[in-house]
Amino acid sequence: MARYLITSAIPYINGIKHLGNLVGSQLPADLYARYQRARGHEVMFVCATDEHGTPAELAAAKAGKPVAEYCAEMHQVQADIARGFGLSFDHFGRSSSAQNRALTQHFARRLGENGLIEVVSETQVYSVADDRFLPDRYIEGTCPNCGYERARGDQCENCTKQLEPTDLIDARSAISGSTDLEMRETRHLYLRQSLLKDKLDAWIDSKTDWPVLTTSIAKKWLHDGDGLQDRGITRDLDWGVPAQFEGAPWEGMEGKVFYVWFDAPIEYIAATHEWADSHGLSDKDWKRWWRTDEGAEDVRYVQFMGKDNVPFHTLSFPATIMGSREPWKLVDYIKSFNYLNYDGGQFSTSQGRGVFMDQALSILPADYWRWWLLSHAPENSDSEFTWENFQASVNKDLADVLGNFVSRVTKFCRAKFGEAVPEGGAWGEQEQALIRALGQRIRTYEAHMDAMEIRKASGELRAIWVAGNEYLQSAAPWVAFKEDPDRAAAIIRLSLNLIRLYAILSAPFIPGAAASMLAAMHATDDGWPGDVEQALSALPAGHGFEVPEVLFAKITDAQREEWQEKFAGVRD
Ligand code: B3M
Ligand code: ZN
Repeated sequence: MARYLITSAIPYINGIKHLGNLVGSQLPADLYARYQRARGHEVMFVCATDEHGTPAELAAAKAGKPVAEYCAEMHQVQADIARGFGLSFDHFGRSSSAQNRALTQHFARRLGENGLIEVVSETQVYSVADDRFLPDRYIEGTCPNCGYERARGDQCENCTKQLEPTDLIDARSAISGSTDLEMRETRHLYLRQSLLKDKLDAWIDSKTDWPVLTTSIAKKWLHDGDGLQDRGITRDLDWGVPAQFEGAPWEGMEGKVFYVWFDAPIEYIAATHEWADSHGLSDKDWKRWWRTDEGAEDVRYVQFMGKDNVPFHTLSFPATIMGSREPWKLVDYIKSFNYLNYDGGQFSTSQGRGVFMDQALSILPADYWRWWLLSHAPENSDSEFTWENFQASVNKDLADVLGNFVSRVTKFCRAKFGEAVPEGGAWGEQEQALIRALGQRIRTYEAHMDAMEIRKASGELRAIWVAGNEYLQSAAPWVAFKEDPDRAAAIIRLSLNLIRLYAILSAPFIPGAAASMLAAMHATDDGWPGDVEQALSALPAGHGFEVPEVLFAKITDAQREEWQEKFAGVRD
């Protein structure tokens, strides 16, 4: 049994996420966590809400609520929706937790003691109209790198470049829109990550098995232009982890907090600490996932995220870990994603464009979405959601192939043999051929899942479903039944067992339907299949079952048109 630590990028607290956010981190992370658990491994899967910084403050102001209250409410909203999508976090934490505050200050202190933080006196953008400094998202303007006109003060979401507010062209206040901005002197902490450049470079070079998308982004920011820059890690904000604290190796940071991207990845560790605390466990229990001197040496740590988050996970967060000179676990593999587009444009939270997680669940169960999103995951390039494509895949893969198989087999058995696995007959060449084919396909499926090749894995799973349908079609128990009922019984016995096997293999993708299939088969053993022949004998003759409700209803043209219309505009 191996141990897997799995983290999904932690979604900003500012509102409900859209399907593009979901497929870029939380959903594939869940797929992998469910799969590794099913393989019998020990898994720690954590996520959280990212509650600090300007995204939280701006959203709270818009909602007219104190930021702490806004965050508490939105955390609950996001947790409920995550549950609705079947996201199987071991813990869904909050970056505003006491655990994260303590760990963030701990890392900052260590970095300071190791000479990796310096106090820099600098000029910052100050809005006269708003009577405050404008960090990060409080300022908008044109990206100096790509020309995108709605770049934010900390990062351009179009080209992923990390920015300073002063880099923006034609800058304006995001609060008031005012362009009456001036430069004022203020003091901030800087993380001297340039001192760690060679170490980071060598570390990235050692990750030869990482997706090119991940390493190319890391290399780009390590080497392009002036190379890796030192970064300001404090902000003139009220909400966040205070930068002045007891034992801090600096002075004068009163009234400032750490930059949201400094404390957000530390929340991965803190969420595991929160998990231990909420289960009445000890420090040892979370540290065995994170401290290589306390048992984490044999943990495989995998992160999931969209491409815009890659620079922070390949450079800034590792710089924090390395710079602490303490034995914290560094990530072993980063699975990153391109963007999912929506019907000819981009999904956009700020513009309310696309389908958001709560809306998706209000029209169809989670499995429909999980299947489409995962089987179209934007792995090698951006991909696009269209209602036509969604309708076609759901109807074909889920309703016609998987759902139809389950329905035909169970209904035929009930009509001809009753609601128990029939006895009689023996498996012949056709069954042996199917077993051989499935044996190969299942091993291929496992290989793709282990490698986090999500589209390939979904394709293999679909092929496994298709193989059962083709077998059923050519074995034709409804024909055999007339001449040789024993032969029909043997075919149906295998097919009922196939339903159980499909449930187990499909559960990481479509956990809801898989649970219904297992329940209908009265299956208590849901162990991952080793030997296929054995797995197809798990439900013996006489074992009772029931015909499940329709697993997947087809999406009609009328529904598709209605939803197309409904989600064409922008959400208010
Ligand atoms: N909250 C950005 C995002 O939601 C940011 C990720 C933090 S991961 C530590 O895309
Ligand atoms: Zn840009």
